[in-house]
Amino acid sequence: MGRLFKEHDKRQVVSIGGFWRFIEDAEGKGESEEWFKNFPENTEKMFVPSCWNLSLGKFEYFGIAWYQREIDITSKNSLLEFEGALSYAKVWLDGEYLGDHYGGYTSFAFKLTNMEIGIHTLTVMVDNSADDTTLPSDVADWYRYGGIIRDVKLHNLGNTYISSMHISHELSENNDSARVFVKGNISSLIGERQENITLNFDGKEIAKKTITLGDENAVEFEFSAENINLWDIGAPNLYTVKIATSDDDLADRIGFRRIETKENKIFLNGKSVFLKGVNRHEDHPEFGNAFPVSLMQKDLDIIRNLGCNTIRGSHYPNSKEFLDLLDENGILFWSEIPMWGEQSVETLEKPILLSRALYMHTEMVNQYFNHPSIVIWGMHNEIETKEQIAVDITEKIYKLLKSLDSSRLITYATDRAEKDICLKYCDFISINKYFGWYGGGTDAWKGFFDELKVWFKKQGVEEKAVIMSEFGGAALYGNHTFDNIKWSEEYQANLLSESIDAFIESGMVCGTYVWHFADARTIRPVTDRARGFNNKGILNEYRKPKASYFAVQEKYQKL
Ligand code: ADA
Repeated sequence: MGRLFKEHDKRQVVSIGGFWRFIEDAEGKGESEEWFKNFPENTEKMFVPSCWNLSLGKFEYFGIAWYQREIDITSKNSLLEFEGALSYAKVWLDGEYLGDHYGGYTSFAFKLTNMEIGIHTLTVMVDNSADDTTLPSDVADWYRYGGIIRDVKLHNLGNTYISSMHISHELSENNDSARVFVKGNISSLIGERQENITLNFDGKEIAKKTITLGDENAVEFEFSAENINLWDIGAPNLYTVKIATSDDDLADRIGFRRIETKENKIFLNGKSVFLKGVNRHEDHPEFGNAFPVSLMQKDLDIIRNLGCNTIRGSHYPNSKEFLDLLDENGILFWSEIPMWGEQSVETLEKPILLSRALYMHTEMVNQYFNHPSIVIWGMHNEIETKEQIAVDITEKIYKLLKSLDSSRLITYATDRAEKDICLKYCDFISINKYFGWYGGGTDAWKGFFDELKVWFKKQGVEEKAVIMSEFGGAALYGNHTFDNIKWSEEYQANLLSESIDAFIESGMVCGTYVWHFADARTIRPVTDRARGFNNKGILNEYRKPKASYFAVQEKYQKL
């Protein structure tokens, strides 16, 4: 698959998914034995895209695995694109090293120039092992699938190559027009040459520039879009922007909207909005993170039916197809990197952790910048924000994100808000708290909010908007009871209803993301997570509703 609209008219793109040769490398000897030159004989087949753990016998295989296949290169210049490989990948073509990529949920590509037309051999090493400094770490509460989880593509390039397009806008005061800024990265693949670059907006050519192209050129356009319709919740007005050279082109879709926060509230297009949301793992028991598009649409329909206007992509960048669907359906999205807590202070102090985080944020923002549905960047989740090291990390990430994108809101999810010393470095405060499940009953919410008011004042953040980024409890699907006892559907439904009531009553909360949409497989021990799943879904893993789905629906539809 790939984007849900046509990105290219001139460029031909072919998927090289399907069955690849596959072999596990538990001892990690493939590199020293140069498997990229001599691939072992006794291989299996693995489908791309997929998570290898869901093939029979590989459920608990974590570590290194190798993939290989022949590819048919039909043009002298091309681009080899991987839309996602969990979590670290190294790539060779005909035994020659092309490069590596860290981070399992974003795409990466290699430019191939002056290639011989014909069959070539592509070898990929994928490593999903983890420790305390990897993102995600070895204790994160979801399943650590491995594999080439998204499509692999070969783009045929001619003499020029448009590698990216960044589109930003500034709305006029009355929201009916906008200044639009388009920045394309374009290179010539055959040495310096003159090129006409055209810009199309909403199906019409609106500008042209003649440029001497070299290895890498930033080409900028600026124009006014008049009489526009805003992109809004349930009003997904999208506009296509396209840049083109004589033999390449790149299109993307944008929406005009403004997200802001002031005086304890969040505003979309000038109107105060209550965020009615769920946290969602892009995971399904049969497919893992290689999530099929048909099921994405179903998830979205279920979520819309619930009365939601937003989703948190907990806890990693979601696939491009899902973001396209959100753009097309007018649903707000919170996108984050897999920096999930429980690291010790000593681990947080290791420079590699921060450098990975900064790198992954940069990639996420650059790749997803144009999506109107994304209104929130999430910096991290439940890290040790009572300690100075977290202040340093949060400040650095916050400043980086602001420099990359000043048009969206930035936050992080804290599970220690009442003692958190990082709150200065976020645009609004997002709280994870599980009264009714971990410690205290739902009657504890009131006292908690009173305590927060005092702490926020002390921290000088009392004007910031506050949302509940996680709350909930577990229920086993089909487990019913007359008594209000834990793990029953009734208990979970009551917990969520009472919590949402308490949030509204507090007068402090302007958004709620239920933890979570559907039960999702986890790496945590079964003694901690029954069945090997995080069972706090309001649907089970096959998307069958629990009683809590209807309880939340009743609340959300009234809000
Ligand atoms: C945390 C975490 C979630 C999940 C949840 C839970 O808040 O952010 O990923 O692990 O706790 O179920 O306990």
